[in-house]
This record gives sequence, structure tokens and C-alpha cells, in this order.
Amino acid sequence: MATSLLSSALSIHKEGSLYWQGKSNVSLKDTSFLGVSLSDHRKSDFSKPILKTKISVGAIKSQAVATTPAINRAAPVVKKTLRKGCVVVTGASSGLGLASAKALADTGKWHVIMACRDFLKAERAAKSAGIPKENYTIMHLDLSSLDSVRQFVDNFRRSGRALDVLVCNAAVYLPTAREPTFTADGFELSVGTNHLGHFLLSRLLLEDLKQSDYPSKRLIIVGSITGNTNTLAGTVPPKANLGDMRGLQGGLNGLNSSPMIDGGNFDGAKAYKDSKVCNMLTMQEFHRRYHEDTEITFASLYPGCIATTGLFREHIPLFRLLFPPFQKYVTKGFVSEEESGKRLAQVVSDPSLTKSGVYWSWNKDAASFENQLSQEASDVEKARKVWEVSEKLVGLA
Ligand code: LMG
Ligand code: NDP
Ligand code: PMR
Repeated sequence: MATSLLSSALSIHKEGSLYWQGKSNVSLKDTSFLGVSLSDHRKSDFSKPILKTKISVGAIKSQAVATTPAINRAAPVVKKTLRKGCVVVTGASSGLGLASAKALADTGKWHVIMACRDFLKAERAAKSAGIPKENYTIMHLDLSSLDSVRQFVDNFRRSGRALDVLVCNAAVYLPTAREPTFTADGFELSVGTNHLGHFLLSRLLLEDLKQSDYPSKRLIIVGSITGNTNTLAGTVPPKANLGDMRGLQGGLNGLNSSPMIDGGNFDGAKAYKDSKVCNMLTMQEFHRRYHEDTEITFASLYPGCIATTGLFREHIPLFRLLFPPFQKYVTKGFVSEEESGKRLAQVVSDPSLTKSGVYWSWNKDAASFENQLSQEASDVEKARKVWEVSEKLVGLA
């Protein structure tokens, strides 16, 4: 009996560390203590055990990934194998989206719908990343067009797949633009793509998530430290600020309203940070409105500073050259694309990250913790207003 228990424990650990390889193999120097909320670094819970030590038979069972004979002997209920999950990841053609698609597809437990605006680029990216071809499908989605968002939802439904997890990851960042550019529907491009496109997508796909019979359904919206003014990174000018949202209410069209949410003059870096605040507020509003009834987990995260991604493609060459070493050696907030992909994959499927309404970050030991959002990014009234104004803009109300 003792031998059988021991062998089952060993197998569980083996499964756990195989499945959650990302968590157990991360390098300690990858994460920044500076990434931790300034006002809340005591709460940042460096003592939280990493998953490998936390994983329990129950946790394995809920994912039903383990079917080794040793585990079956110890816990016969585990026999029932969970079907492959289906996760939609927007902007999976590069950076964090691609890395998370790979991390998830490589486990063999997920089919990844890569929702991308450039089909060929996505196909090449998936191939060169070596994503197993039976574990992904590319579907066209251009978040800067509400028609395209609706069409994607139709196409997805026609595919007959269940939707178990949705990851709103795609984003654009236009720090050097002097003049605003606009989406097909006339919204300033950064907020239009990063927030409004995802807002419509997630509102429509909520119905599909509700219908899924998967045991842990999740809607994840990628946030960022730079939208949180309670951090050093968030105080680098220009700071995020939604103000009274008069620009958003006016439709961000730059004609009869400002292209900026707060009604100010166009600033691409600020528009990006504002869009991230909207992403984090939207996640919380979803949680308040739907978590209890649907049992869907709503979450956001700051995956670390992935200084090498395409996000900085519009920045000046000197910035692109200096930013990675600056983050690696000065702030120590740098993470590789691969590591960031494993982090997002945890938020998608880790059995211990089921809490809803949480903004996840990772501490210097690469363990996840519930981070504190800035005052604005956790403002209940602002969240409601962003929700209500956004639903008008995207034609839901
Ligand atoms: C706005 O500027 C832009 O206007 C906007 O267009 C958009 O890009 C936006 O958020 C994005 O930024 C905001 C920013 C500009 O303003 C400030 O941050 C105000 C403070 C300005 C201070 C300038 C100092 C410049 C030096 C930075 C290095 C400090 C680090 C400490 C050094 C310790 C050394 C041990 O700010 C900038 O544009 C600054 C440029 C930031 C680029 C980041 C790269 C910095 C390179 C630093 C060298 C890295 C070398 C690495 C090797 C390390 C070896 C140990
Ligand atoms: P990348 O530029 O590498 O990836 C962004 C993805 O979004 C690309 O696949 C891009 O497609 C896609 N995309 C852009 N516009 C659209 C659109 N209109 N429709 C559909 N897809 C679109 O950047 P990252 O991987 O760095 O960014 C991913 C997420 O991570 C973003 O939400 C960002 O805010 C967040 N983040 C990034 C950090 C970092 O340090 N890099 C830090 C914190 C958060 P295409 O390949 O065709 O251009
Ligand atoms: Mg920042 C203290 C740590 C820290 C962290 C974790 C980041 C993350 N940054 C930090 C500090 C600083 N940055 C400091 C001290 C400066 C002034 C030199 C600085 C500057 C800076 C610039 C100019 N940082 C930037 C930029 C960008 O253009 C990036 C940006 O704001 O995009 C919106 C950026 C970022 N810094 C980060 C992260 C994660 C970014 C990238 C983007 C994002 O939030 O998604």
C-alpha cells in the first residue's frame, strides 16, 4: 500500500511537472520585483508556493490529464479523460499570442484557434514555431473592424467547435504616431483594436462560453503594468487616464470628438495605456456581471516585459535596440517570449488559477500571485461606464 501510494504521488508529480513544465522550469532572474505593485508589495505573496508543490490529486482530476496506471490505482475516478479543450487566442501570429498558442498546443490537451488578421503570417509563424498541425486552426479576425469580429464569430460557430477559453491578446501600440489613425468603424486605432474590438468579440462569444461543458471555462483579457499608475512603470509619462470619458462617449473619431478617451489631444502611447486600463476594467465588469451565474473565470494578467515582441515595431530603432537590455539589466522586468507564453498558458489551463476577477502577475521566483490594480484600473464606476459606453459604440445597446 505504501509503495502504491508513493508511486502514485511520484506519478502525479511527474504529470504535474510535465504538464506545468513552464511553472517549474522558469529562471529566477526572469521576473521583476519592480513589476510588483508599489502600493502593495507586501501583499505580493512571495511565499506562495509554486504550482508543483501545490498540485493535488484533486487538481489533476479536475483537468483529468492523468491516466497513468499508478494514478488510476490510487484514484479510480481519474479514469475519465477530459476532452481536448478549445481555446481561441487573438493575435496569435507573434509575440505572447504565438508563444502561448505553442505552449498550449504542445501539451496535446488544447486545440488552439489562432484568430489572426494575416492568415499567411500566422501560418508561417505556427509552422516555424513547430506547433503540431493537428492542434491548431487559423481563422481570420481583424479586430479593427466590427464586421470582421462578427464574421469571425459566425465562422467559429460554423466550425462546430465548443468554446472553452477565450484569450483577448492582440494589440497595437503606436508610440511615434503624430496623428491618429482609425479603425473601419472610425474609432482611434489603439483603443478601437485593443479594447472595442475585443469588447464586441468577448460579449458575443460569452454565449458560446456559457454553452461549453468544459469544467473550467475562462475569459482572459491581457492587461499591462504600464496601464497601472500604482507602479513605477505606470508613472512613466504619458500616464494612463480615462478622465470623464468624454472622448469615448463621442466615439473617438477625431471629428466631432477627441480621438482620446479623456477628450485630450492625440498621444499614441497614452491611447495604448488607456486601452489596457479598459481591458482590465472590462475583465472586472464581466466578473461582476457574469461570474456567479455562469461560473466562467474572468482574468487578466501582466505577463512581464516581453521587450522583444512586435509590439514595439512602430517605435524608433534606438528604442528597439536599447529597450531589451534596459529591461533585462536595469529594471529586471524582462521575460522571454517563451516564458511569457507559459505564463499565459497557466492562466488558460492551470487548475490552481481558477479564481475569477483576478489580475495575475509573477514574482521574482516566477510564481503567480494576485496583483493589485491601480485605483483607476479597479474603479467600479469607471468599469460600468466603460462597459455601457462601449456597448453603444459596438452596436450592442
Ligand atoms: C514617452 O516618453 C514618449 O514621448 C512617447 O512617444 C512614448 O514613447 C512613451 O511610454 C512610451 O514615452 C516618455 C519617457 C521618455 O519620459 C520619461 O520617461 C521621463 C523621464 C526621462 C528620463 C530619461 C532618462 C533616459 C535614460 C534612461 C535610462 C535610465 C535607467 C537607469 C540607468 C541606470 C544605469 C545603471 O523616456 C525615454 O524615452 C527614455 C528612454 C527610455 C528608453 C529605454 C532605454 C533606456 C536605455 C538605458 C540604457 C540601457 C542600457 C542597458 C545596459 C545596461 C547595462 C547594465
Ligand atoms: P505583438 O505585436 O508581437 O503581437 C500582437 C498581435 O496582435 C499580433 O499577432 C498582431 O497581428 C495582432 N494584431 C494587431 N492588430 C490586430 C488586429 N487589428 N486584428 C487582429 N490581430 C491584430 O505584441 P505582444 O505579443 O507583445 O502583445 C500581446 C499582448 O501582450 C498585448 O495585449 C499587449 O498589450 C500585451 N503586453 C505586452 C507586453 C510586452 O512587453 N510586449 C507587456 C504587457 C502586456 P500581426 O502579427 O498581424 O501584426
Ligand atoms: Mg517601461 C520599473 C520597471 C519597469 C517595468 C517593469 C517596465 C515595463 N518599465 C519600467 C521602467 C521604466 N520604463 C523606466 C524607469 C522608464 C524611463 C526610462 C521606462 C520607459 C519606457 C518607455 C519609453 N518603458 C516603456 C516605454 C515604452 O514605450 C513601453 C510602453 O510604455 O509601452 C506602452 C514601455 C514599457 N515598460 C514596461 C513595459 C511592459 C512596457 C511595454 C508595454 C506594455 O505595457 O505593454
